[in-house]
Amino acid sequence: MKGVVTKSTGSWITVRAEDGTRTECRLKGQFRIRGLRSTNPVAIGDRVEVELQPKDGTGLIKKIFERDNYIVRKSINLSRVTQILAANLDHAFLIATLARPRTSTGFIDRFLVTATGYYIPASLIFNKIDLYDETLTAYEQELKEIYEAAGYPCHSVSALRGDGVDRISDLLKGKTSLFSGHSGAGKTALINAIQPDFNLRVGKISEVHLKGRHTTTFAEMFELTNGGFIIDTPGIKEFGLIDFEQHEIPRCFPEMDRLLPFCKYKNCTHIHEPGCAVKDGLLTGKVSRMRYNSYLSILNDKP
Ligand SMILES: Nc1nc2c(ncn2[C@@H]2O[C@H](COP(=O)(O)OP(=O)(O)OP(=O)(O)O)[C@@H](O)[C@H]2O)c(=O)[nH]1
Ligand SMILES: [Mg+2]
Ligand SMILES: [Zn+2]
Repeated sequence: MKGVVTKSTGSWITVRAEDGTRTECRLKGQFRIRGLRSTNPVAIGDRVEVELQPKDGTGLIKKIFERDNYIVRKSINLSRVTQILAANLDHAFLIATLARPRTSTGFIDRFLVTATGYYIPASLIFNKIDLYDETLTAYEQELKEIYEAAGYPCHSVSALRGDGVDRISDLLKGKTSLFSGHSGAGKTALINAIQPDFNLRVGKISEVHLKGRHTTTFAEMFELTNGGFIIDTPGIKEFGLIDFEQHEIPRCFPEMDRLLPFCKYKNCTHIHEPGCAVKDGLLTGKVSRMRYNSYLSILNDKP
């Protein structure tokens, strides 16, 4: 039987067959993905081949088919070890908010660099607009202009009130999409707003720390009635970048990428070189100061 991995709790892996039936499976033997040391050999979204066990109806995963793409981040504590967030994605959405818990532009940019570096179309969803005052609404507008100009579609929603939810539902139609973001940003609440009968568990924001409580503990792929598949993921604190060389980082900022052919030096780092088109872009407004600062900060993380 062939199917797609929809959930993995470590010991058991749920596989959805094409007819929609689900089977609890185990991994056969040791799998290693070439060149990737990862905490999870099988990722949500992986296409697999399963051998059904007649005695108890469970399955054995015999083969993982080649991935079209995948998105990876560094596991927080284990420095070189990586976590594959999901595979075979059509789209990755960052659920951000300027209300509580506020998503920083540094976090947004690390997410976008990662998705772009793995060739996965990415968009931003600003949630909880019901909590925005005038200042936050204006700030959101400013950010949206920067990100849209860079090439990332932006949306404003309130999962609580329902604003903008139909538009997101339309974007998910017939595709496999990922929701990522901090704990408490409202990833699960937004999925519930799109499809209320799921009735998934959402968390309270801690009054003391104004942070989420890590309510979603395992990534899981859900099937929407509009034919889309949406992957809800546990909230993450940081988006550790891996696998990227220094010179690849500017390529993951589309507004900088467009200017690279015009730098005087081929190996320009866009920091101090004369004739740098990226630095000129700062003056003409083609590159925003905020995004450029994120670029510098990401470069600084690199050994
Ligand atoms: N005011 C307001 N609250 C919201 C909105 N969306 C979500 N919340 C609240 O934010 C809290 C966290 O929502 P969740 O959906 O559990 O957040 P999450 O991103 O799934 O968090 P984790 O599963 O921990 O990663 C809940 O108390 C929600 O009710 C919104 O649009 N407006
Ligand atoms: Mg959740
Ligand atoms: Zn340059």
